[in-house]
Order: sequence, then C-alpha cells, then structure tokens
Amino acid sequence: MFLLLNLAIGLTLFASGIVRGEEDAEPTGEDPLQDMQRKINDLWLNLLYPQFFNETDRTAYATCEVKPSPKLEADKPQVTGKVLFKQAYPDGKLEAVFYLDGFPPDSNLTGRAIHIHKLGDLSDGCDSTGGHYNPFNVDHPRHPGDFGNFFSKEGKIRKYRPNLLATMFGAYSILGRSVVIHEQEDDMGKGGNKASLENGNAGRRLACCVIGTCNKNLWEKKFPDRMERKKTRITKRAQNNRA
Ligand SMILES: [Cu+2]
Ligand SMILES: [Zn+2]
Repeated sequence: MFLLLNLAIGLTLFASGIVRGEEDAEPTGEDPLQDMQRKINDLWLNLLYPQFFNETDRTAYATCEVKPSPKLEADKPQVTGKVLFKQAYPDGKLEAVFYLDGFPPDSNLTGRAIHIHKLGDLSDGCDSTGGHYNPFNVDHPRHPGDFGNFFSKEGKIRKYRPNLLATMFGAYSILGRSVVIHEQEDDMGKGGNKASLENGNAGRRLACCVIGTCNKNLWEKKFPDRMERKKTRITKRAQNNRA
C-alpha cells in the first residue's frame, strides 16, 4: 500500500513538472494550478484506461451494438442498430448518435424511452441490466443517462444529441454499462407513482447493448451532421490544393 502511494506521488510530481525542472518545461499559457490538474487527470486516465482516447484529437469514442432482447415475443419490434458516443478529453460534453432500425413503420405517434442502465450484464437479456444508472442517487429523469423520448420515422430513429450529462471519464464513466430501448414513452417523472421517479414507466425493454470503446472511424462513418461533412470537405479541398 505504502509502495503504491509512493508511486502515485512520484508519478504525480513527475507529471506536474516538479521533478523534471520547470525551466525546460514548455509554457502552456495556462494557470499553473489548472495545468497541474490537467496533468494529474491525464495521468490517472492513462493509468486507468491505457490508450483510452485517440491521441490525435484527444477524444474518446464508444459504441453500443443494439440487439433485440432475446426474451422478447416475436410480435414486438425487433430493434437493432448502434448508439455511438464521443467526448473530448477532459472537459468536453458527451455527444451521442442514435441509429436504430426495426420499429413499426407507423409508430411515430408516441415516443420511446432510451436510458443508460447501471449494468452491462446481458445474461438475462435486457432484464439483467439493472435499473437506471444513478450514481448521484436522484430521481428520474435527472439520471445522467436519461435521454428522454425518441420518435421513429418509417421505422427508423436517426438522432444526434450533444451536451449530454453522462460522461465517459472518471469515476462516473458510462463505459461497461448499457443502453436500453423501451417499448413505451418516458413519462419524465410526471406519472405520479413511485416507478415514474425510478424509470419513467417506460415499459418493456425491447433492445439493449453494452457500451464499449471504439475507433474514431466508426463515428465518422455514421455521424450525419452536415457541419462535420463540410469540415471534412474543406480539409480535403485544402489538402488537394496543397498537393
Ligand atoms: Cu430504461
Ligand atoms: Zn432515469
């Protein structure tokens, strides 16, 4: 234990630049305290998740491969697809893309709830993923993975959501937890009963998946945002002009 503590202090000092001497450290233009905090964060992240984020853009990427719950009756919607996550380290907000298929073509009248559930355990289909991920012990819909209601169009959901509360970093990381797609609408805590404040009375679990890290290219392939495409086009044009 003592050895570990020593190691941690040693690494922290090294990361903060105290040990290697400040005169040859490059000035970052940051507040020294902020700079030290950033380095300590980097260090812990690297200790906890080696090569967790993409080094070139310092952004973490994750995916969740959605499959229908194996316990689901054949007449229920068999939902498949992907939920992709992206977050710039260390202060970026989580962004997500929902790419889901298999809803009835005429089901766009009522929303369907999507949440992050506590466990990444699919041993009993989506029923073994536990309740909503609730690290701060608050009522629904204030859980970090309460994504609200989604409306399908022609059997599909294609949705981009920025500025999410959930995070991939630190003690409250969503990695290894699950995304669950429900049969019914989320009542957003307004149902007037106990379940409403726990899970929004969203009904059966149609489909689910476990969140795991992925490469940047998966996000780039699926991300529909026009700005991102425009950015790529501009970069490509600049590269072509240079060549
Ligand atoms: Cu749920
Ligand atoms: Zn919730």
